[in-house]
Amino acid sequence: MPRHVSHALRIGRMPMGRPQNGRQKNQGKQQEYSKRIRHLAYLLKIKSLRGGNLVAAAVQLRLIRVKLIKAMTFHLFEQNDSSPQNEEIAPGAVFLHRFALPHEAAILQALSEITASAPFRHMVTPGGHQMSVAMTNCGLLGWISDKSGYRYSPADPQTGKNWPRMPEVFLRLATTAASEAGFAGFAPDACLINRYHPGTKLSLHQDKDERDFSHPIVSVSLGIPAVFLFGGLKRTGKTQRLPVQHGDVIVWGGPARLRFHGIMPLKPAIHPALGSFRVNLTFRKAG
Ligand code: MD3
Ligand code: FE
Repeated sequence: MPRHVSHALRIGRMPMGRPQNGRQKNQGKQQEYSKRIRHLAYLLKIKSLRGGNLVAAAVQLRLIRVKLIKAMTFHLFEQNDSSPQNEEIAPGAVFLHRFALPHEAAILQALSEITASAPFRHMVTPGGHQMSVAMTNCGLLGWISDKSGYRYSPADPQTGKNWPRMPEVFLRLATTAASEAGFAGFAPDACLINRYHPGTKLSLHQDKDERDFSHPIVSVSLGIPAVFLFGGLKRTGKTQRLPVQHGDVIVWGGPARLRFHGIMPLKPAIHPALGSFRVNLTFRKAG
């Protein structure tokens, strides 16, 4: 193979059929490219490339690429980070990010009044196991569990008194969230209050103790974060994982109403308002 051809193949730039002065032409081009690269390095502030360190330059370029993509998609991050967005996570299930936050103080005040007269307790399952989630209720009906089963009761079995009234702020929160999600006219008569600490979990289950499944369930997450497990209509099969944080509200209705769900074991964390606890409110029309 003639020398000028093998050279052209090796550097892979020179058009075939114009072998004359190939080497010279190439040197000229290489110089031109070097100049352009130095200029780009100058514009992009890639010092290492000006210094000839290609590996460091490649790393720097990657970082620039990441920054560029972030800058170009900033409007997306901005929406996700700060402004609460309503999002249908599955047919019938609507995630209202941080929806409860504006009412945080009133909710926490109401919560402490409820737990003063109906303290959290660990109920026993029909199978005889004590639940790791501590529970209490407010509203006309409260969910209870004991050896004879799960059911709703107007009275707290621990005191014999009716459950505390549902506070106005709870009712307003639940009904506005429901109508935001497309369930106008939701009138909850029960609010189950679950308390978790790190390590606590809630196994996959369906909520079937209510009279009429056409009403949605509204859940409000408070305190340290958790991961919801969201399955299908059968216990087996794929489950979706859904991180939830303080103030998040999710409305579960329509085709989502009878889906299996649970809570992954909580990770240790501290929340400024609730310490090392997570509290979840679920609003239902039970009776
Ligand atoms: C999905 N509580 O009390 S609320 C429960 O965080 C319960 O304390 C959990 O499951 C908690 O029964 C999860 C989220 C939730 C509530 C009801 C649902 C998800 C649901 C009903 C149908 C599908
Ligand atoms: Fe449930």
